[in-house]
Amino acid sequence: MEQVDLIWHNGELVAWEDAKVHVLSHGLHYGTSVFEGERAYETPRGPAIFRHRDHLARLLQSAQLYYMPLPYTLEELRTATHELIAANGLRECYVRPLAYRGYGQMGINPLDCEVSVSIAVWPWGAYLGDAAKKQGVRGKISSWRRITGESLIPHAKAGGQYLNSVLAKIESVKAGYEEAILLDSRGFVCEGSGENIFIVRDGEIVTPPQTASILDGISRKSVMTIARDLGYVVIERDLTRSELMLADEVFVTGTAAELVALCEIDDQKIGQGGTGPITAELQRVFEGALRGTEPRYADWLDVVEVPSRASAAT
Ligand code: PPE
Repeated sequence: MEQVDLIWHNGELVAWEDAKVHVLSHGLHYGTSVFEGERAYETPRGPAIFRHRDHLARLLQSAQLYYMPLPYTLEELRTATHELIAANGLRECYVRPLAYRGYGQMGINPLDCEVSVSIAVWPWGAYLGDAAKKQGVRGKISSWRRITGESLIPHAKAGGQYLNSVLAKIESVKAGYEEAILLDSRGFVCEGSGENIFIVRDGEIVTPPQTASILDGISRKSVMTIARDLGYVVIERDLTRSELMLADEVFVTGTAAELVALCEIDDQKIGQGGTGPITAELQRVFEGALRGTEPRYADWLDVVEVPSRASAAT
């Protein structure tokens, strides 16, 4: 990964190499952490974080669901992120807020371990490879099923839950694919290892509903809004594996991945292969929204208001 100067850790800006935890931290042993993934983009109004408050609200919800009291408010974390981006002189970056149960008590019960919070930012390029945006990526249906609400909390973004995505991702990469697609416990299509999934069939856009144990993706919601604004019918319903294979187009959405087509699934070409026309249109408008060139979605951008060290020096 690309290193920058500073990380925000428990209220202070510390040098990147000094942002450390104790090896007996609860979160390291039991996965008791919650996190977010956000991106800041260079926009005509300056660096801006896409749907920042929505991401932080989800962080707070994830923490609440795991009985983890956060020592900072949403607005404190928001300001800290602005300061951190500016202090590192970044114009575009990925943003990773993390809250974790720290050092103090061993054993499953986390309630006596203090909650620490960090925010890291760094430049992060194309998540699914440089060619992904144009050509799409090859996906594999995972043999691992997505976690269900019977044993974990699919709508929370918690560290331990990601072992599920990690297994699916390893399996797909070792088999020579770029991404894994997980089915839910009922065998319906759920999501990618780090993205939500959509199909296009006969001009209609379909995506699995909340009951499919998906993460309530912020990119997913944004793309649904954009698609409806463009006049498309967007339906949330269960999706079978064969519908995926027979779709005209399939694409995934996520903060890290942005909007990327699946050109093949399990070695079967989807539609004409590559990035289909509706996927390309949605990709164009979504990327415009991210980069502040679609005025209709200007409210989704949280402009970094603190003057950056880099711009102050010029
Ligand atoms: N599902 C999962 C399981 C998931 O991890 C993500 C985000 C999404 C859906 C899409 O959610 P949203 O970003 O709100 O649209 N995955 C994050 C972590 C990726 C990583 O490798 O780390 C991300 O995209 O930042």
